[in-house]
Amino acid sequence: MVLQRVFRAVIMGPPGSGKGTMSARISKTFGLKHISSGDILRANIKDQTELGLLMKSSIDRGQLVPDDVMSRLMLSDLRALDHSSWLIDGFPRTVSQAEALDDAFTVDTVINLNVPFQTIKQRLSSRWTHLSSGRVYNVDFNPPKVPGLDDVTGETLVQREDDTPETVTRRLKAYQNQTEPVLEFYRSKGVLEIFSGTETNKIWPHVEAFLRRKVSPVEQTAA
Ligand code: G5P
Ligand code: MG
Repeated sequence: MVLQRVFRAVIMGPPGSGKGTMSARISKTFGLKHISSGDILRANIKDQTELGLLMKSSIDRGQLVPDDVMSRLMLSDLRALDHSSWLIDGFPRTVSQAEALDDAFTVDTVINLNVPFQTIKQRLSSRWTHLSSGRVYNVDFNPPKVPGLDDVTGETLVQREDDTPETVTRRLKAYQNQTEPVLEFYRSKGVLEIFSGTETNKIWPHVEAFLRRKVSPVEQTAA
């Protein structure tokens, strides 16, 4: 029997590896609260907050925003969750961010999606996003029921400004240079679990089986 307690996880992987798609499945199946750093930043840009206005140009250029800004933003959101179980997507993205998170919380597991860069480049050119919820679609993989509209709200979907081929290349470089060292940080702590593949539907059963050994699915808890 899996004991029910606070469970804290991080999902990592290059841009477009399916972190958002996989997080939606994990949070639905296991009841973990999904916190996406990119979604939080995009919501700030959409609402034209001071932070959003300051960070927009870096994000649109495919550069990481400064560590101190990001760590402060994420840690204050996580502290507000108190004793909830969560899954963070997109943070930490540098060793400095990983150290800041480690100082504040114990992370139980880190899921890394290892997807080839070639696969990613094709996916991102056909991604459509519902900005306020972070729901993502893909014209080939999971199209919306009505083209161009979000399934839940019926609102218009947009293409992210950082999904142009040149910016995707820059984001992949940032990932290699700044984020890959974070994998080593978590490997040395013994919490890193790597899932490799080119299709989310094929990776998901492995992720689900792995998590079932650590946390109870919500259906079972409710029964
Ligand atoms: P984000 O928002 O964290 P990225 O670049 O890490 O952005 P992204 O692009 O959101 O990651 P993802 O979440 O890994 O990708 O992937 P996804 O959206 O689920 O899937 C991508 C597409 O593929 C979708 O269209 C999906 O439908 C489709 N898809 C999924 N699976 C399959 C499949 O099996 N087959 C097919 N054909 N399609 C599939 O960060 C954005 C920016 O914010 C800043 C940075 O500037 C960053 O560039 N930022 C930070 N800066 C500093 N520190 C941090 N911690 C930061 N966090 C964000
Ligand atoms: Mg995402």
